[in-house]
Amino acid sequence: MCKQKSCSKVMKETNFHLIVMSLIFISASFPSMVKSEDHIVGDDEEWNTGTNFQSWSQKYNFTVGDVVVFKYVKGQHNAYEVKEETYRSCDGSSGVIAKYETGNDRVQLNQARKYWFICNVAGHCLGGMRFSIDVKQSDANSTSTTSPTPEPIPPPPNSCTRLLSNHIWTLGFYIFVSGMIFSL
Ligand SMILES: [Cu+2]
Repeated sequence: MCKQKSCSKVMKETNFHLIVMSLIFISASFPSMVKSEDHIVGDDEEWNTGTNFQSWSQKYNFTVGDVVVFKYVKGQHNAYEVKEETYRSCDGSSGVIAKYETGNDRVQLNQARKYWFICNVAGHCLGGMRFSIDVKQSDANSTSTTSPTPEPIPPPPNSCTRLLSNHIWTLGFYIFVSGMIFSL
């Protein structure tokens, strides 16, 4: 019953579409894979006195997964993640969430919320070494909660069902990729 020619034609078309869709899918998903960013606090000025860090922090958008990096000479500064009250008072005797003191401190922003940072060396916080950032959920995370409806795929001809079932994973991936394309 199975006409081998038509079967192999179907398979060729399926594989062709799979390759094209895969390439589109890979190129479309690449930017979101590299979306996590490192932010050097103070940019070239780094974590030092004499820089206005609140204006530095307002230049950037921070999303979940990003990293802020505090670079400074060890012992001259430190970086404390603190509560809002402590950020406002610059009194590091309470309200400290985490302390970083290595001189090359990488702090990953794992939650969508406000973060406050100060330097707890005497006078530095009041002198400007403090900032707040509002970390947002990334776009990739927020869109993945709505699952796109894939385009309906016409059922394969009966004679080819068995052959195609050997490649069911291929079709599954094809449906998934189609969904991704049409959701763009
Ligand atoms: Cu300092």
